[in-house]
Amino acid sequence: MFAVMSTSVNDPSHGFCRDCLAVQRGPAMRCTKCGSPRLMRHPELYALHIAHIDCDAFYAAVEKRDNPELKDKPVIIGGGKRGVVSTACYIARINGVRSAMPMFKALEACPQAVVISPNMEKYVRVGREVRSMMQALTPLVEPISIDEAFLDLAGTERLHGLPPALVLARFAQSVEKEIGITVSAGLSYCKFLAKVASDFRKPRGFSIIGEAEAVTFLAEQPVTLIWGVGKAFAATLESDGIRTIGQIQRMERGDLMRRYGTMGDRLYRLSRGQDTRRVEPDHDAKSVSAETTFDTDLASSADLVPILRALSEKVSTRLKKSGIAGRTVVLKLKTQDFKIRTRNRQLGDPTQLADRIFQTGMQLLAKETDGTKYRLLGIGVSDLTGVEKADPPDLIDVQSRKRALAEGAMDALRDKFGKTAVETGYTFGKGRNAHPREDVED
Ligand code: TTP
Ligand code: MG
Ligand code: MG
Repeated sequence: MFAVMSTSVNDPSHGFCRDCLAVQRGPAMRCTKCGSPRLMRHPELYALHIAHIDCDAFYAAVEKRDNPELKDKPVIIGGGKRGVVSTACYIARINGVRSAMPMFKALEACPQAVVISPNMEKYVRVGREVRSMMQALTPLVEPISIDEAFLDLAGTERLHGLPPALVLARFAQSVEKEIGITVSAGLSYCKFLAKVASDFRKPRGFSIIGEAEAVTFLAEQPVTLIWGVGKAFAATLESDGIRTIGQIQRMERGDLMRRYGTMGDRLYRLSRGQDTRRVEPDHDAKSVSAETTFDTDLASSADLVPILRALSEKVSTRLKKSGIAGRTVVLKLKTQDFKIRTRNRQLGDPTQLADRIFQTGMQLLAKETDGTKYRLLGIGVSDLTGVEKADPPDLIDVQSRKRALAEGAMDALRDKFGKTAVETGYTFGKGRNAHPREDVED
């Protein structure tokens, strides 16, 4: 099939067809072989190798795949306790529905939408399938979230017999065929612009931003395109009269740094398309933890234990969602006078289970409940591993096996009926401190 690529593939004047992958030599608007209008042409088409891939309307796409009746209907994934939209398919988006919108607003905008509550387990599984297809392209895959990753395809041409641009186009096709959802890809010389490119023509997009055009391209864009410029910082910039990246390009580095500190340096570099960050496959979290600052300082284990339990469950949920486990349990306490105490213990096997994290945390906490008043409690795991070796059936410790089984059953119930359906004795009804804030750190 790829014989057509032959020797001319690296000629930058030649494009290719995203549908049949045939080389396009002339300026025709449609593929000379299959007639498709989805042609790729770019002067740097065969020179770029940093890619960003993101699935289109991910949760919604998975649900549409699994229920063909939904194909042409507006679909919203969300609801549940917080009552917000997780995502919406592109049909619902035409009507104005967006992620994080309150559900009632979304339904005002699109009353005919089909609303489906999220099935995280399924999305995690599909996300992993997509990821392992990426890992077949290059070992340099840096996952960013459940549905997206950076890939560095440098040096993979020999392996694939194709340059990165074609590898990406073929990848997008394979995901459609093998998994049944669509992705968008961006190709550039750096991570910043690869991500910008993948977002450019969603869904089923494939965009390229070359080195030669980067500065001109960026000049027209709003500052919010820059990594780290959220709503609050954009408002600060706006109050200084800065709206476009072009305005930043005309400012001096020293001036930007004086005004905005280290962020000023980032603005300076990214506005000029300078981004030397590498694609790092093990850039994954080094630990997974959750912590909370109390409304009033606490000292007794009666107060601290329920919080530890709730936080352990939070950590466990995140581990399970990401398909990872941790071998060392880390307890963190901050005293009334802001001194931090961390205590850790290594387990025999890595764990994902709330109960094992909690029990170990309890042992560590027992030594610290000596009357000291604490303002913060955190629990987490480090030494992260895959799940393969986590929580093996423990024939000796029957108790711990029973607890693991019970926890599996509770997870299943929570998935089915929502988080509040199951509460353990420790988290039940212990007042406001029993429900930690969303102070979660990696
Ligand atoms: P995104 O990749 O940001 O969004 P998306 O895949 O739904 O749509 P697209 O990339 O085509 O713009 O997020 C991936 C999934 O993460 C999304 O399907 C649902 C979930 N998510 C939330 O639960 N809440 C949110 O606010 C966002 C942005 C995403
Ligand atoms: Mg996405
Ligand atoms: Mg995404």
